[in-house]
Amino acid sequence: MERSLVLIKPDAMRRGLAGEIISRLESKGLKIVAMKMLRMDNALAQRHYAVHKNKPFFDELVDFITSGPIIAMVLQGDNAVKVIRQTMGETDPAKAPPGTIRGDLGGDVSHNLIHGSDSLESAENEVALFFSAKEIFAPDY
Ligand code: IDP
Ligand code: MG
Repeated sequence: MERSLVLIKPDAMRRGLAGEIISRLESKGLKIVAMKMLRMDNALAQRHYAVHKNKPFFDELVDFITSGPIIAMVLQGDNAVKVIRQTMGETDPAKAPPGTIRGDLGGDVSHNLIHGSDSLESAENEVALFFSAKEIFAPDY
């Protein structure tokens, strides 16, 4: 079983899509083992998106992700990283196929509703940025 970090981004919160997104992920059999609503500050955003530091869109990305409250979750399940990425769809909603969160619920490349860790290694690092060990439940509740 894997654990991965999901963020419901400020655009999804503003559009009232948090429930729909959570529902789609739970329906895939992923278990919520940690969850909180928070507004990321600049320091957390810089750390979370550190791999994108040199990208032309980095400042815009940090401004957007800190622009309002988000929901952070840890989801656990078989192949959680891959299952979440498939359920999200491609980064650009215009390229994400129907049936995926980004493909069905739209937005644009800068406002694409959801973050999901892209590997087991980033999942471990990202989960630790948002949650302490005691905030994460065992999945057999
Ligand atoms: P991912 O969220 O699908 O893993 P990444 O390539 O890791 O996509 O990029 C992180 C985030 O940066 C994206 O979700 C999106 O919000 C933003 N982003 C990526 N590419 C662009 C771009 O070309 N313009 C503006 N924002 C972008
Ligand atoms: Mg990514």
